[in-house]
Amino acid sequence: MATSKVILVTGGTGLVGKAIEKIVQSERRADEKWVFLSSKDGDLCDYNSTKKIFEKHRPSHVIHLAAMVGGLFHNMSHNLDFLRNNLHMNDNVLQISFETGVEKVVSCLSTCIFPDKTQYPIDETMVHNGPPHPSNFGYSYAKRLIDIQNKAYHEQHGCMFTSVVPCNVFGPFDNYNLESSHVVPGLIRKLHDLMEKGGETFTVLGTGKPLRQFIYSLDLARLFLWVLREYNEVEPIILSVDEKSEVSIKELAEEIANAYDFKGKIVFDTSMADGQYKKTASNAKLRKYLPDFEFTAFPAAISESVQWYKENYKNARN
Ligand code: NAP
Ligand code: GFB
Repeated sequence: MATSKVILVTGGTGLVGKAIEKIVQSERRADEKWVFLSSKDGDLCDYNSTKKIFEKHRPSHVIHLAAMVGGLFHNMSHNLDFLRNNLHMNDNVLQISFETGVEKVVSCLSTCIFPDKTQYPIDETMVHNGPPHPSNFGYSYAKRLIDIQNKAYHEQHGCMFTSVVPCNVFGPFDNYNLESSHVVPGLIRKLHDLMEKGGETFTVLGTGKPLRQFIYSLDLARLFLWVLREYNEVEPIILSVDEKSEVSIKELAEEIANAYDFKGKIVFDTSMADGQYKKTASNAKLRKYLPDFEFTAFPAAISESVQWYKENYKNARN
C-alpha cells in the first residue's frame, strides 16, 4: 500500500521519542512513514530551520515532543530558558504545521504544569486554574500556552491540534546528566557510579517524602500511537498511571536499590529542595476510552530501565 501518512516526530531522539520509535518497529501500519528528528536536523527555536524541515518531509501528522526538558533543579535555576526556548519551539511547530496543512498535531504538556494550589486528583479541566509551582513556572507557562494555541488554531482555522499530559516519564534513553536530569535517571546514574566505586551510602536529594506517578516510556509510547490514530478532541488528555500507583521518592529510591541489589544505606540530603509535594492526576478520561489498558508493573519497569543503563551507560546522555 502506498504511504499515505508521513508522521514527523519532533524530539525523536529523546526519552519519549526513542520509546515511540521502539513501539513503531512492531506497530507501524503499512500506510505510515515515520520520521524521527533530533536537534541536528534543525533548531526548532528558529522559524526558518523549522520551515525547512517541514518542506523536506512534508508531514501529514506531527507528534511534537521537542522541548527544553529537565528535572526540578534544572528548572529552578533556568526558568527563563525553559520559558523562551519552549515558547519558540512550540510556536514554530504549530504555526508551520498550520501553514503546511498538517492534518493533526499531538503536542505534550505535563502533570507538573497544573496549579500549585489545587484539589486532587488533578484533571484536564484544571490546567489554567491558578499559578503553577514556583520551581518550574517557565516550563509550565510555555506548556500551558500550547493548550491555548491549540484552541486558537482550531477556532480560527479548524485545525486538529491537540495535546497529551503525561505524568513523570522514565525508561531507556533517558537524560542521565546530573545537572539536568529527572529523579529516576538521576538516581540510577548516582547509584551506578556509587556501586562502581564500592560505595555504601546512597544519597537521595530532599526528604524523600514527595509523591509522584511514574509512567514507563514504552507504555506512554503505546498511548501516543492511540492518541495519534484515535483521539480527536482538541482538549488535552492526561496519560498517567492510576492514582493508586503513586509512590514516594523514598519508595522509588528503594526500588532502584533493589534493582541494583544494593545492600548499603539510603540517606536523604534534606538541605536540597523537594519541589512539588504531589501532583496526583486522574486518568479517568483515558480509562473511559481505554478501560483495559495495562501499565507495566513499576518494579519491572525500573528493573528494565536499570538493566538498559547497565548495558548502555557508556553511550548514554550523561
Ligand atoms: P528529552 O529526552 O530531553 O528529549 C528532548 C528532545 O527534544 C530531544 O530529541 C532533543 O534533541 C529535542 N530538542 C531539544 N531542543 C531542541 C531544539 N531547539 N530543536 C530541535 N530539537 C530539540 O525529553 P523527553 O523526556 O523525551 O520529553 C519529550 C516531551 O515529553 C517533552 O515535550 C516534555 O515536555 C514532555 N514530558 C516529559 C516528561 C518526563 O518526565 N520526561 C514528563 C511530562 C512531559 P537532541 O537529542 O538533539 O538534543
Ligand atoms: O524528576 P524530578 O527532578 O522533578 O523529581 P519533579 C524531583 C524530586 O525528586 C524532588 C527528588 O522531590 C527531589 O528532591 N530527588 C531526589 C531528585 N534525588 C534526586 C536527584 O538525584 N535528581 C532529581 N532531579 N531529583 C519536574 C518538573 O518536577 O517534573 C519538570 O520540574 C518536568 O518541569 C518533570 O515536568 C516531569 O517531578 O519534581
